Amino acid sequence: MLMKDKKSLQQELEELREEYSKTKDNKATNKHLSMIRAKIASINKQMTERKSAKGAGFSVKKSGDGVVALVGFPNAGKSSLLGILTNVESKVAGYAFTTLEVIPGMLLHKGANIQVLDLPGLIEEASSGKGGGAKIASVIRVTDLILFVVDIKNYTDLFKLLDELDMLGIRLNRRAPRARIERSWTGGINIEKNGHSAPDPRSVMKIFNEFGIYNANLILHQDLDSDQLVDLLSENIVYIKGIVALNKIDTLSSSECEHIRKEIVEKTEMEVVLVSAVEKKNIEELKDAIFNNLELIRIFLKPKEGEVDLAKPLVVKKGSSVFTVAKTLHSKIANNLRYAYVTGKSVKFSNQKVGSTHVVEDGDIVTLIYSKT
Ligand SMILES: Nc1nc2c(ncn2[C@@H]2O[C@H](COP(=O)(O)OP(=O)(O)O)[C@@H](O)[C@H]2O)c(=O)[nH]1
Ligand SMILES: [Mg+2]
Repeated sequence: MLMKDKKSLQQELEELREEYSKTKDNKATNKHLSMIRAKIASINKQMTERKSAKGAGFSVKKSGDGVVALVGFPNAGKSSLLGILTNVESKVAGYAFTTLEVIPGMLLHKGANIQVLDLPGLIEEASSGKGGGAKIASVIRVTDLILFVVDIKNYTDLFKLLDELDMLGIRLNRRAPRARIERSWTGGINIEKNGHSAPDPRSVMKIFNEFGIYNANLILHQDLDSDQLVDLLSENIVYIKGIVALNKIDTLSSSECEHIRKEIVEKTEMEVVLVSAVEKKNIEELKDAIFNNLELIRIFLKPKEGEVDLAKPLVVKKGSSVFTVAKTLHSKIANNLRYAYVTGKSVKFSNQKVGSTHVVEDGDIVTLIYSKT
């Protein structure tokens, strides 16, 4: 792969992106689109590698049970929502000319502490193509959920935003493809399908070559299409969950709002909550949607002798075991854990005795039995 200077990479990227959107509009073949994606991804990778070599980073300290990033165009209502969802008063204006500020707030909901980040300027930077891509990816990497904030009157902004994130290597509500690449010195490009489907060998070879790879084994653990292969080779792809807050519903009739909500759900398959920051409408629904999409659950602890504490749930990730619950309390408790009694959705009957690997569910009442040493 020829190393080009920064300017020409940037130019090439812009030309490719233009070609990509034109081709997309013309509904040309998928193969051609995949090759353009491969070229874009390859250039993005080179540009990111250069940036990280220079040490230009951006980090947000993670705290609480989950991190949510508000992403949207200016004036969509991000700051207003942050102010309502969290306990911090975020300045509504005045950040337009700073490079990149993060305004965090803490959302307390159902016993969970959820960090909410307002990222003014992020989208403008990303759209300008001035290295915003690396920045946006570095912020989004530390978040657990993107909350797209969209002004319902400009709802098609969302599609632009999603296209933009897609180009930056951010994949929403999808999992990383289960496939592996093993580099080799000779033998060309080989595909171990293991019963799964793959693009035709010629396309696979061309895509590998685009990334400067001429000898390698591609090992599949699932069906893989060209776009997924490009993602696999790009390495810097981020997979993250996303939901939409369709804001300013006070400016349209409810039937118009519902119509737009349906269109977005159909086109993006994302969960959409209709809200109004100004009229504080559906804010509880939005909080619930955030909580659910962070895949958090509440566990209620009951001492061996005594009453269950329903006021202070313990918040853990969905899929957590009794051991994780114990560990969340204290590592000593986890280490001395013998078994537990559980009442709730995860068991067949009340006070069922379970082992430490038992997976708990939302609302379970748990009594931990541990030896006190
Ligand atoms: N009508 C209406 N206006 C809103 C709503 N939410 C925010 N706004 C207004 O939209 C403008 C931009 O809001 P802001 O929160 O600063 O958007 P940001 O640029 O995304 O942070 C402000 O004038 C807000 O008062 C809403 O639900 N309804
Ligand atoms: Mg703002």
